[in-house]
Amino acid sequence: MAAGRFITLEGGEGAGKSTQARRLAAALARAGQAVLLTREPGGTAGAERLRAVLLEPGPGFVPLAETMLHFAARAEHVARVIRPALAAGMWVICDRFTDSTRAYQGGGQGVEAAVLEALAGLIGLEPELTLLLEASPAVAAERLAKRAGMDRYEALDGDFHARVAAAFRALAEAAPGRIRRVDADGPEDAVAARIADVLAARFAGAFTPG
Ligand code: T5A
Repeated sequence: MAAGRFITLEGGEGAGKSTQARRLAAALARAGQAVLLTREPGGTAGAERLRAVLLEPGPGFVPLAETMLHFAARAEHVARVIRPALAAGMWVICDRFTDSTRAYQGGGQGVEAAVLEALAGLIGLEPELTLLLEASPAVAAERLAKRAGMDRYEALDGDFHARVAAAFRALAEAAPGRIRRVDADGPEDAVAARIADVLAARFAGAFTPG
């Protein structure tokens, strides 16, 4: 069976990734593709338990421990869900993946790139395409205000989130073939149309926007 496609959505808090991940998965399904929509941290029962531990408000973990917990959840997710789906020829749409660890634990918390890349190497899987959703801070704050409560990362200060955003930009500059920056300001339909353009250009014939 043909190998599937692995696409991730990344970005800071309130960029609208989850909304666009759902819309992209639905558009691909309408176009006749077999699609798996999943997320990190999470995606398996065990990884969802780690997600709850990672996101609960409070002091959290030292950066290295936090990094290893994210990669532990990822190892579980990749082995049990993502690789089997790709082997079955599915399109896997994943809301966050290793670039989030690079940006949050690397850029935000100061974990060395060598450590992150050693752990990423153990996972041994990178997306074929990453959509980096970039919303201006005011727009992101407005979207976050619509939701009840804050997880531990959302509660971190503006400097932390500025370092995360800068790290995402640096990742995109270093891997322009894989990571495509998408303007995430504006209405949902407008952002979905920008994503559709990227997909249509990259995967001609497999994707019909709608
Ligand atoms: N993390 C994660 C790490 O530190 N390291 C890692 O390795 C990984 C994998 C959890 C946290 O974990 C951290 C990063 C995160 O802080 P998460 O659950 O994906 O990850 O956390 P969030 O980024 O907070 O994801 P959310 O799903 O909560 O937010 P999104 O995806 O940015 O936004 P979304 O789509 O849920 O939208 C938020 C609100 O805005 C509205 C939506 O309807 C919703 O109400 N909205 C729009 N409104 C107007 N116009 C648009 N275009 C809109 N798009 C969405």
